Amino acid sequence: VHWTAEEKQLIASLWSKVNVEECGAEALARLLIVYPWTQRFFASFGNLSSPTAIIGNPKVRAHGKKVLTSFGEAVKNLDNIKATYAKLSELHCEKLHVDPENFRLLGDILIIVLASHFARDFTPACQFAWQKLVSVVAHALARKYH
Ligand code: HNI
Repeated sequence: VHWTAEEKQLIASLWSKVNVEECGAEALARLLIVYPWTQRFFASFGNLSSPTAIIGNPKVRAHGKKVLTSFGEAVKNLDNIKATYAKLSELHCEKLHVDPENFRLLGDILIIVLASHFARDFTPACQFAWQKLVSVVAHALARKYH
């Protein structure tokens, strides 16, 4: 993948405003609410019985933060995303058996979270750069599937 200087700048400047704990928790909670079948990967997380329960669930919050923190590695390593996620791709494939379609769903959810938090910054050009990024991350995570 090639990143233009403008794309890099749009990604970095939006990312610098992101509260990873807050946006990470919201993104994972929305994934579990909007696409309820994703809950089956998180059976050990306790009460996921309603949107309120999911949003208030401390394990969802903590894991959302972990996932978005890891997403931040892509932001810092835009030219090396495949290698950055090689290990995590193995983990999600071989150990967790997460269907890679879910990476795409989470990417789209993240776009919605960012757009709602940073409406004014989230111009079409900014969205373009972020859609490209979530797509490259989803590809990298799906790479070790066979
Ligand atoms: Ni994901 C664990 C990163 C998408 C299900 N995931 C992790 C960990 C990281 C991580 C980091 C912790 C690894 C460790 O313990 O060593 N996950 C990411 C990233 C994305 C992603 C960067 C996409 C951007 N994961 C998803 C999706 C699902 C998912 C879409 C399922 C719908 N992940 C899991 C599960 C675990 C997990 C399940 C283990 C959770 C646990 O602790 O039990």
